[in-house]
Amino acid sequence: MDIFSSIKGLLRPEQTAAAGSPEQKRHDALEKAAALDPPVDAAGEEDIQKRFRFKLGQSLAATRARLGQGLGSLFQPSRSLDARFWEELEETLILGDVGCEAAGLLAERLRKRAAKDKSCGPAGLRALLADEIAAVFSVECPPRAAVVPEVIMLSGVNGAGKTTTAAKLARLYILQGKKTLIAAADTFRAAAVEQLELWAGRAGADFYARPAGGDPAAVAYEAAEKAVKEGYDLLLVDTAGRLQTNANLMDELAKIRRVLGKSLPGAPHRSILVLDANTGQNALSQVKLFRDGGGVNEIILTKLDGTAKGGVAVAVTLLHRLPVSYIGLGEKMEDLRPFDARAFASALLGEEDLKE
Ligand SMILES: Nc1nc2c(ncn2[C@@H]2O[C@H](COP(=O)(O)OP(=O)(O)O)[C@@H](O)[C@H]2O)c(=O)[nH]1
Ligand SMILES: [Mg+2]
Repeated sequence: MDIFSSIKGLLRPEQTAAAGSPEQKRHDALEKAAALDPPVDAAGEEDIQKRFRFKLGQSLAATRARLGQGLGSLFQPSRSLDARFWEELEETLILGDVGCEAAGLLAERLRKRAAKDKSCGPAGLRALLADEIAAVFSVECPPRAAVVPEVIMLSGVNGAGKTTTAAKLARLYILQGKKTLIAAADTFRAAAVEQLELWAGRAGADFYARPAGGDPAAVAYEAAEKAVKEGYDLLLVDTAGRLQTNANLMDELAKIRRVLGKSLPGAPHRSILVLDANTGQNALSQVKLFRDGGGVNEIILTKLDGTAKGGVAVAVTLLHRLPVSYIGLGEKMEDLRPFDARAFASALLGEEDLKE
């Protein structure tokens, strides 16, 4: 059954409950989502998965081309696994934006595995490398208690994709039946509030803002109050883009967090750093500074389509031990997808693995 049939199935009249009840709210949220009915979700789940893998493969084509050229010649059966081989492997990984430290660690792990398994020639190493890369991504997420409303805060530098990602995330949660509110805590530019309102509308989420120039922390506080009072399941807080080196703006982020915590214990429950994959190795310093400046417990990597720097996902996860929860593969609403470590590793390394 496709997603929309299932949603419509959930909208049977006998399920309609008393106005204001949680069932009614869930029903309203689902009805809104179903009314939007984007053609992409009209396909079966299997088709969606297939299409997504294909899109992931396409999106990582530039990164793969960079990595693949080197790996292709390295993983020839005629190569012997000597010191030069391991050096070249490390260099190739660095060129693929995996980062020096991560490349060194991966090459070392692979060397050890190859030493143990003598039958594994260069050709077999490709699969082992995919394994190791997928293993890097298996970061344990700390268990989260189910809280309502759950508060998700998005931060990141200008243009990383926070606003559009907030709406895309809202869309995914609305499809799960969550009543969702998006708050515009980016109050620096009136245009930013308008952009978010437009995207929230497209996603079918409710929207909370104050007149431009308002205090972002006040917006966050009021939105949290509204979320509690009106029985929202989820509150997404979009913040202004900031340079991680700007201390005032980082302080403001900390203030938003404090204020959210005061209105709702434990909020924000998820602090997501949105990273543009094009920034390559600079993403590492962004993670460090945003982490120091107020805490980050999750990463969303955007714009993996059309960049050759997709390998940075490996560096970020390996060095910071933060989970990548979603990845952005384009500008459309449906282009934000849950991160799948195995599919990502396969797409990074080559098409044969994509057919697995
Ligand atoms: N190609 C591509 N573009 C994206 C992706 N995510 C966001 N964008 C675009 O990046 C631009 C900046 O996004 P925005 O959400 O306004 O960034 P913000 O400044 O961090 O809020 C917009 O044009 C988005 O459509 C993605 O995954 N792929
Ligand atoms: Mg924005």
